[in-house]
Amino acid sequence: MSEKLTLTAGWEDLSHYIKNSTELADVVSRIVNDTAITDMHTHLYAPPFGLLLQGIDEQLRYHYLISEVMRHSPLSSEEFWAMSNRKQADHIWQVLFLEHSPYSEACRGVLTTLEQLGLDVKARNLERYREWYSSRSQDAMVDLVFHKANVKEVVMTNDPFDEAERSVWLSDTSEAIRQDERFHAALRLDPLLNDWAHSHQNLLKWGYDVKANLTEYDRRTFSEVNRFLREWLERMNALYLSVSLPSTFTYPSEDERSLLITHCVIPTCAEANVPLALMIGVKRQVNPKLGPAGDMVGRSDVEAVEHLCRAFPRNRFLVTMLSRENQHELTVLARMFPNLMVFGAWWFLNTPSLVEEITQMRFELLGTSVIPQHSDARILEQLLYKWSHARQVIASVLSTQYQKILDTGWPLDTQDIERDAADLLSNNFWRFVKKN
Ligand code: HDL
Ligand code: ZN
Repeated sequence: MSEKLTLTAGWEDLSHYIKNSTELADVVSRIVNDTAITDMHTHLYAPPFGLLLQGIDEQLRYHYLISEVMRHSPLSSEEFWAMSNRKQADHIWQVLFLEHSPYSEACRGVLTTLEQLGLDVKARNLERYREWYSSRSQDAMVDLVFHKANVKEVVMTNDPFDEAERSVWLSDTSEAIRQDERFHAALRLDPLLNDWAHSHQNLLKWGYDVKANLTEYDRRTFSEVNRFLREWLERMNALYLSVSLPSTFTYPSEDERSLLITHCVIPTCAEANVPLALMIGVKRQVNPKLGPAGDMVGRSDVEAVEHLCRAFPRNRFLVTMLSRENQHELTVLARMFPNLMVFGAWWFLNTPSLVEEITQMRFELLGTSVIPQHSDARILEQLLYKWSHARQVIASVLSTQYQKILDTGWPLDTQDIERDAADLLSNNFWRFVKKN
């Protein structure tokens, strides 16, 4: 065991080695909290888009809470969706917060956000919270939330097939978007790769000479899709290409998605030297009545990732999988391929118990070469709770790992911890994105 030295007060004095476990957790927690975050996957938008969701009603209407309220609510899904957004928020507040204790992760998130913004959580007064928000502009809230959450930048999810977003990128507003260094773009490919039947019609409408029925010999179609991808990569100055994939995803296969990945996405990523982010394991619209809350998880085929990493060693893959059962295989696979960077405890895995389990396993098998979390925030203020909750778990698991090496007599310095925290919360992402 390491010698039990009483350390001097104040962590600043720890400019030498940390030898006492009782101080360790505090120092690690403070450093993790003080480390500015690069949030590498969110659904937030830079304010000029006019698409950024914000405020207490949007927090209450987060689709995670909609699936939870429908488990208690006397209303049918049709009756719920027929209500105004404000009435939906009232109903969720009444049922999930006043009629039942809000200790689910998504409910607790709303409370953490209120507390971090300095509102009176004890009051349980939705109207008072609404008043507080109404007196603040969106730009002021962006500054406040990024500062309080200690998030230096976020990566958006940018879909060129989404008309509301596409029109903004094609307007003069896009310049203002590119100038806000807190918001980076990621080019999202779900319509292209998961719905070729419809998206090829859009491509034709936009002037790309593509065919409906794809075969591996359709050179013209592939070159046109590549032109589309290059143009949008440049327009967005996107950091990576991304796609969410069903739990049934296999690669290689004979389907259109596989052909587009092989002949378009992979070569475009290699040429542009950007990673491809694969988010695998979604069963979309298992219950369509729940709308965005109706998507589910399915166990997936890790071999698809293995084939991609081996077949394309010049490409880099950011991968997260939605099923808890896939996590160990994916983590071990990352030991096989340096061009694979595992990231995040995604969606249904973003609960403290599962984040702890997955992060501990990853730290034990991958050391510091992992991106432990992204927020997936859809509403601005969620950055506050998602990162507060994530930092608590990451700091706790880090302390556990540090203590184990301290116990061997390994000296640990605060600069070591600062370096590791910066890697885990920002630098691992940037090094992987910018690798030349
Ligand atoms: O496909 C995705 O990027 C997912 O994150 C979905 O948007 C999902 O609805 C979500 O918000 N998960 O947190
Ligand atoms: Zn997402």
